[in-house]
Amino acid sequence: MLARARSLLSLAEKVLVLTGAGISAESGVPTFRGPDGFWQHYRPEDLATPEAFARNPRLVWEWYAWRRDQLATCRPNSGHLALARWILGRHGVTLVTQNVDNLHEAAARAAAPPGTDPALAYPVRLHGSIAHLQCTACEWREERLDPIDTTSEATLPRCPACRALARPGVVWFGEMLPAEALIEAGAAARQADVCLVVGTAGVVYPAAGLAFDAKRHGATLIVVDPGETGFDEAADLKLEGKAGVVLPELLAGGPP
Ligand code: BV8
Ligand code: ZN
Repeated sequence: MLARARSLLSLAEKVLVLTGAGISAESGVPTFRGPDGFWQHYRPEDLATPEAFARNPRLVWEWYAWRRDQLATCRPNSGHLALARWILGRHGVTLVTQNVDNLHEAAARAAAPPGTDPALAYPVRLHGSIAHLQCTACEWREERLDPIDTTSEATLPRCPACRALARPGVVWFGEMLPAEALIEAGAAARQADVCLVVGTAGVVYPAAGLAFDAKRHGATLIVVDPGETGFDEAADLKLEGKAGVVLPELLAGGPP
């Protein structure tokens, strides 16, 4: 299986890589639907929706502030790094992620040899970035790494341009994905010879739909995941295992 997957990937002109929370699990970032997943303690509709934020901005900011603090101590794992090295070492790969943890970007910066632009291995971010804040009223959006003061509504972050309440720069349930991200990801799905899906349950749309689009347009579908996913039926190859173990073997031919 591994040898077959390796040769399919090396022969592929165009590759779409779609990742989800599972690729960051070994970095210590809880997944959404796993046993210790975020959603075990909270319901998505309680926290990751515009209605929830309008109803109780402090509660939603408390959850994101906790996730931002937690991410400050997380590092890219061997799966992120093997993927970044592989992308930087060839052409024709589009990395698309549902994750908002910026660990693919950190891996690209760590893996890029001097003189190589790490941005070549940056992902298309379908669901935004937890490091970014955006305004609830105007177009302002910026990366802001300083801690969020959730003591009271009065201390929550505000837009520097119009003073309206600022919110996490992520896509919530019921919200449209960034148009340019969807266009780029959709084009990559239609042109892919191989679609490599890593660490996503395939529950959230339209992200999960990209893998099925790729398959419909003739791509071979390879899934890397230790568990069951919504892609398993359609997968041509399923590599059961953790991203941090499988990706170094699959992409670099070496041990993790
Ligand atoms: C939209 C950012 C339309 C925020 C996220 C019914 C009712 C209401 C809505 C819907 C509905 N049916 C469909 C919808 C649409 C909805 C949706 O798909 N809901 C699902 C729950 C059914 N989608 C939306 O709302 C999207 N917008 O559709 O807009 C629209 C149309 C017109 C006009 C207006 C709007 C927006 C979706 C984006 C939501 N935001 N994140 C935040 O992070 O706080 S989604 C969130 O889930 C994360 O981004 C996460 O990445 C994503 C998907 O989860 P996964 O990545 O798959 O993670 P999960 O835990 O589920 O799985 C982990 C996997 O890893 C598992 O398979 C596990 O086995 C594996 N794993 C574990 N360890 C490892 C591993 N793999 C490898 N190695 C390991 N070590
Ligand atoms: Zn504003």
